[in-house]
Amino acid sequence: MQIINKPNKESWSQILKRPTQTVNDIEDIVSAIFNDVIKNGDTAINKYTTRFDGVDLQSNIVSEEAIQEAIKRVPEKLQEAIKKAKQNIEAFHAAQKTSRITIDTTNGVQCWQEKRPIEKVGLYIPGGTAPLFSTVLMLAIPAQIADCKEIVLCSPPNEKGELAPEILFAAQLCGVTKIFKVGGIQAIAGLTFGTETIPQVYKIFGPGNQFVTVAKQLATKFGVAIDMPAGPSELLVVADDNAKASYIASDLLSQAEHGEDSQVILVSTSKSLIDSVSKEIEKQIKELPRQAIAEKAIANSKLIYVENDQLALDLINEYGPEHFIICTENEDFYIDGIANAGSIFIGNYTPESAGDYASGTNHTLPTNGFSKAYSGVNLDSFLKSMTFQKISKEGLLNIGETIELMADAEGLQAHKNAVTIRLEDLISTKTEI
Ligand code: HSO
Ligand code: ZN
Repeated sequence: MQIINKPNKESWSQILKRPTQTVNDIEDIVSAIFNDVIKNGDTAINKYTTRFDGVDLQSNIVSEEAIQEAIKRVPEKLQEAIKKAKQNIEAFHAAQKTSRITIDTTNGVQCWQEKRPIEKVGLYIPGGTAPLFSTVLMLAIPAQIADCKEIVLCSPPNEKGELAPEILFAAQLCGVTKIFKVGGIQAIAGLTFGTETIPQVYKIFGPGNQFVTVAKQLATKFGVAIDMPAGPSELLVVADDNAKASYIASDLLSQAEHGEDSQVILVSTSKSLIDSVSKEIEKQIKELPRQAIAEKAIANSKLIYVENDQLALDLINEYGPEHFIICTENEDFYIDGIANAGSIFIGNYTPESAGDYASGTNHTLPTNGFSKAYSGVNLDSFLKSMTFQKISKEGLLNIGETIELMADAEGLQAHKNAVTIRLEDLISTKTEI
């Protein structure tokens, strides 16, 4: 792992570069599959499932019997753990509900705003070596609390043509309404356009590989919203002598094991901590079943020594990590000063894994510096704000002239008329107000 000593500000952007992603050449493949799905629906979807997932499925839909069968295969203890995590995630997301706000901006002009659910949402759950069923909880729980009517889940089938039983268990536990064995670009195309079996949705959520990410971006060109542009996992830890090196190393490795392109960074004002974390990583990595993946990620990662807390904070805000762990004596300095980070973990006993699974916060978070402008998934991601207004006769008398003057100045006579025609009536008939 690379140790960087007192980097000067000019070198920060170079040091903090994420592993590069090549997107351009993928776009053509994505467009071709989208066009095929528009024309040929499920026939096209099945063709790509055979090509990319190596299975020829009779049907994309996961039946109720298959779900019940799968549930029996999830060990009871794990079922209990998933239910406990669900309770915490539910508590945190239900608390995010807001109520309608109403205000009379002027006498007789009542405006209000309230949130209503996005009616149809699609949740994408990647397959791969370890299907991350925890993401089902993170997406389906807020969707259910928001009261989304149609919650459609897509995930690629394994070589036996099945989904992991844990995915099915979590999906039925959290109110998913339909489950499809479809992955990759073809899943995003199915959710974007709808097919004979897959419903078209208004917003697509969830992580995925580069193909899925580009497909989600293309979906937006067809009017489908997405949660955020996703990228490889990241963790930045700031720590000083208050921290325990073995804990910090375990946190860094917890993100490094996600993928070869994950990035983990330690920023510290303590040289001795940096040395001991480096040694701990070497020791702990050897014991990991996913050592090969973690090693590649660690090769991209950095231990950065800075002279003081202010420099550390500036550097962290420039990077904008997905996850940010604070293990320092003066934690409030970082808590108050952090401007850009997806989710923040404080103190020696708050491993990032807690937020990944069970503490209650969401783990679908902005990566790649997007924390500068994007929020992680939360209840509002499944809602939209709608505004309402009701103007009384008195209200229109109060703001009518303002509207007329502004419309006139913009050269929009019809806008002005919509007010004038009413005002004239009100004034000429001396209507009671
Ligand atoms: N840390 C991941 C989420 C996850 N971790 C799922 C374990 N399972 C998001 O960056
Ligand atoms: Zn994780």
